[in-house]
Order: sequence, then C-alpha cells, then structure tokens
Amino acid sequence: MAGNRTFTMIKPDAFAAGNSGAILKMIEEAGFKIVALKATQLTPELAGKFYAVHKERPFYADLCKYMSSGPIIAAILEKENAVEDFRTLIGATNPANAAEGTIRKIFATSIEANAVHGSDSDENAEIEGNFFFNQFDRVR
Ligand code: RTP
Ligand code: MG
Repeated sequence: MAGNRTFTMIKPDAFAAGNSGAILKMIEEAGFKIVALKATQLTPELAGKFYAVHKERPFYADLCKYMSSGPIIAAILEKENAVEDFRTLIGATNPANAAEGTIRKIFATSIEANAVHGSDSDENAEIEGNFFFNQFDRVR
C-alpha cells in the first residue's frame, strides 16, 4: 500500500441513521484504503481526552456528551496526501458551508452532529489512530 494515513470516525448521528455503509463506500470510492476499522462507543471521559485540544471552547461539554451518546466507527485510512484529501472529501465543519457532494453536505445534520471526523495533520492522525488501535489491530 502506498501513501500516508489519516484517522476518521463515523460519528453517533451518522451511525444511528444507518449511514455507515454509505459513508465507507464514498471513502473507498475516493481512493482511501481501510487499514484499521472497528465499531465502538466512547465514554464521556474518553471523548474528553480525544477532543482535549478543544477543552477551552464553548462547545466542548456538548461535544463530549454527543460523541459518547452512541456507537461510532473508528478507522485508519491510507492514501497519498491522506489528511488533506480526506478533509476535502468530508467538507466544512458546518454542513451549511460544506461543498456539494461532500460527506458532511450529504449526511450531517448540524455543526455538531456532522457525520464524520477527519484528522487535521499527519501528527494528529498518528496520535488519534493510536488512541483507538494497537499494532495488531491494523494492516502493516
Ligand atoms: P473534526 O475534528 O470532528 O474532524 O471536525 P473539524 O476539524 O471540522 O472541527 P473542529 O473545530 O475540530 O471541531 C470538532 C467538532 O466539534 C463540534 N463543533 N461544534 N457547536 C459548535 O459551534 C461546534 N463547533 C465544532 C463538531 O462536531 C466538530 O466536528
Ligand atoms: Mg478537528
């Protein structure tokens, strides 16, 4: 496999709506290879740890509650230019501003319940992937 890696979550809103398969299909059709995948559910504490960078933001408490409100899918994806290309595929944080054809434009319901997460740097992709997966849970 060629390229570098990013980390994604299918968030509770999209999982509950039964959109996980459709979202994974869009991800694969965009050229990303799945190198790790699981369904799981965060506790509020783990969501807080994952999003600790936002702990001073006004939306932090709501975000931790929402991200632990139901099952999610966590995945590591591989492609050339993975981080940037994946952020393009998912679209803007607020679905009202997301470009046509992006995952958030199609599946998100609000700025918070915005269907998917995508890492914002190579460094964070590595940290976030390691948060969910050990070395035996992924393709080498
Ligand atoms: P993500 O980290 O989930 O991929 O999203 P992002 O980079 O596009 O946005 P970020 O600024 O990192 O925010 C993380 C998540 O917090 C929720 N949020 N709510 N109510 C609000 O104003 C607000 N702003 C952000 C969203 O779920 C966002 O994806
Ligand atoms: Mg972010």
